[in-house]
Amino acid sequence: MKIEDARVIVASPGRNYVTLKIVTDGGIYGIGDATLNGRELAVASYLSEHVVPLLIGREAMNIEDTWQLLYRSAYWRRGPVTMAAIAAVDMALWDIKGKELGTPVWNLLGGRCRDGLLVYSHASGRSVDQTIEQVHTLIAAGYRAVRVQCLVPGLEAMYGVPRADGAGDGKGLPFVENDWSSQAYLRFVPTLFAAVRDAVGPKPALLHDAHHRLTPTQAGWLGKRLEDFQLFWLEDAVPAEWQDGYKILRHHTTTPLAVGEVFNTIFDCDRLVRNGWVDYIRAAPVHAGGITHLRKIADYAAPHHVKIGCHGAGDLSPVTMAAAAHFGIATYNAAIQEHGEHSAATHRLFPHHWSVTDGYLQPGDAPGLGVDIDEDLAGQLPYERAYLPVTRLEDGTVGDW
Ligand code: EZ4
Ligand code: CO
Repeated sequence: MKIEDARVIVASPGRNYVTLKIVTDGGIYGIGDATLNGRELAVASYLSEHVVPLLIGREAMNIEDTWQLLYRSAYWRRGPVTMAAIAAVDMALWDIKGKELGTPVWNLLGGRCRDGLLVYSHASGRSVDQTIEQVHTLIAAGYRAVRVQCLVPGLEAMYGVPRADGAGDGKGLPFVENDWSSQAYLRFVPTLFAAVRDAVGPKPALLHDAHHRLTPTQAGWLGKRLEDFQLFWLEDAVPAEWQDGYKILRHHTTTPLAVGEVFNTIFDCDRLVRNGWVDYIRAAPVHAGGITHLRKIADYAAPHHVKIGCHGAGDLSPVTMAAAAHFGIATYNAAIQEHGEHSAATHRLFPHHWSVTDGYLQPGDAPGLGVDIDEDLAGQLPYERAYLPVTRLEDGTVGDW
């Protein structure tokens, strides 16, 4: 079965998604997600200019060979653009293989090893009361795990929390600049978790994302103070370019640590995993080279007691959610999956068989990945330039987003 055509579809049902559709000579097609939030057209161009010409005429069933070819032949390995492009090809080829064999991708990955993949959703209030209300609403809707974010008193806007006008992240044109104070944040977060734990009791899993804004010692201070509230994890406490930051943090707290939504390859995870500095890797199928490479990261992490909890915010498309669902139901050390909101238009654009029931993600039983794209609808939803916001510290210095 040869690849006959491959096309890149960019559409914005409220936010931009880049999708690759690979069509074979027998008519079977597969789709893959290539969305890199805020830098979408770089991947679209990498795919259409440099990858698609290599795909035409190739054997569609040889996924590993195509993965290695795209990774090694570029010479310029790794990086978010390259790896998102490879990821899209990889997902589309798994989709094709499943359809050709008439079986869901999870079956090709070894079959189910759990009943459902635990998901977490987001409670994001502008006040503690509003945040607690949202946690209660999510628990009532069946969620067993909730990421808790709340606007820090004194700040106007903050990652993961709706702006005063109701808009979410990634809507700034050209981009919004928000004030940030790590001091105010650190003072506030332990009081937030004391209030939330008090309100919901010991059972629900609570998570928190520090979004790469702390130094190792600041993060250690916070992790220590959160220990009594037994978080499921503290995410992205410090940026991971310098992995020894996690060595310092690890020795200051027993709060479980998660990192890696910006990771692209196994090399980003290597020292963190090998030294046991983190508990969870957050790499997602779309940003870490697809199902094929994520499986290798998971297998590397498993004997080190490190589990996988994939990034799944709303800027990761329903195609990635499908890939994550098939991966997670069949991978022993997949622990949890983030489940961000998708707009109604996004669900219409990407009809899918995956579902969230009773707090668990189910991949469904459709052959392949069980997700599609409505190309006519995509044609009516043109790309809209958008950037993630940035932060400014009290003295005007650019901060981390
Ligand atoms: O800021 O997906 O855990 N989720 C997150 C996200 C990220 C965006 C970046 O594109 O941190 O909200
Ligand atoms: Co995050």
